[in-house]
Amino acid sequence: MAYSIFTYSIMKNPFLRIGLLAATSFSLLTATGAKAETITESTNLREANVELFDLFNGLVNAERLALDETNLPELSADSLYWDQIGSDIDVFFINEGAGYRNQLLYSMNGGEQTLLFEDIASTESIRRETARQIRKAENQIAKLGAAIADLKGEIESGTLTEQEQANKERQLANKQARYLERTESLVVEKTLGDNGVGTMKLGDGKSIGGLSGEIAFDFFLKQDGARFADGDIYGADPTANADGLQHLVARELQYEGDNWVLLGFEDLYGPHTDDGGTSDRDFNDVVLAVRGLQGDRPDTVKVPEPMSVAGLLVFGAMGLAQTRRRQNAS
Ligand SMILES: [Ca+2]
Ligand SMILES: [Ca+2]
Repeated sequence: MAYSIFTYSIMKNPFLRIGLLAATSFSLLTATGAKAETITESTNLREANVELFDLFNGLVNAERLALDETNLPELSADSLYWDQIGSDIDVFFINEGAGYRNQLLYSMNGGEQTLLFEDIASTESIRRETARQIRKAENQIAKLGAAIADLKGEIESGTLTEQEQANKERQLANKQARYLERTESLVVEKTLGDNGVGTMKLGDGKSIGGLSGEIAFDFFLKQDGARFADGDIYGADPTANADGLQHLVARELQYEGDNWVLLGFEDLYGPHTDDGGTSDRDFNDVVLAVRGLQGDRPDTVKVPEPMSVAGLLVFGAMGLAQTRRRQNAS
């Protein structure tokens, strides 16, 4: 599997400033004194600062997230907390590589999970749904309908042998079951945004405001939650995930005085195919950038996991060593 460490070249060091727009407060609220958090639409990050958006989006590959420890040091995804610099945190959708229609939820200080993005799908993403797929499903259903009508005609014609009659009835039941299944599936699909193809634009964001005090943030992906209410929920705590594996990677970036965390979710259950599972473990199924969070560097070696995560940990160890050398030198 291809694994490009550098997918963009402008970023030669961790805190390089790359030409900025004026700092913008995206929050529509003044949070001072507010007791409960509020969720508001943010200005689209790609519209507000295309260079920063491109920096994040440049890390999203079709195969996997191309994460580089030197430029984007790893954070423990279960250690994120509000930096208390702004009045809110801003969560931006960067890209998605998912066939599922995933949802994003968050919780504060271990409290209840709140839905933030209800259907993470975009016609601009690396794995986009298109109107062509809807039309293809409609055509398949139309063909099945025609075949069912033909079979019924033959069965009712009275010209078949007993054996032929039994065969045709079996075929009819088969096609009717497929017709029902595909029709139901298409009905669900069409309830999704923009007649099934998804409405999110890359860079769309939401602000969680009204924050005060020390707040730990956890993020969760609900697998295919826009289609099905009972999807698995995956977060940063492997022991809380159905397969016991890590499903979220976090990286930090400081940019123009803001603390950013890049989050990459894996939405497939189980180990990598190389390890006998069925997942690609590419962590690019939902990719987000969050402003206003900090976190802790991993301080312990985790239980060895499938190839992809093992690879990230190797880069993590190298990057930490480099960071320490820089700190010692300065
Ligand atoms: Ca998709
Ligand atoms: Ca995946």
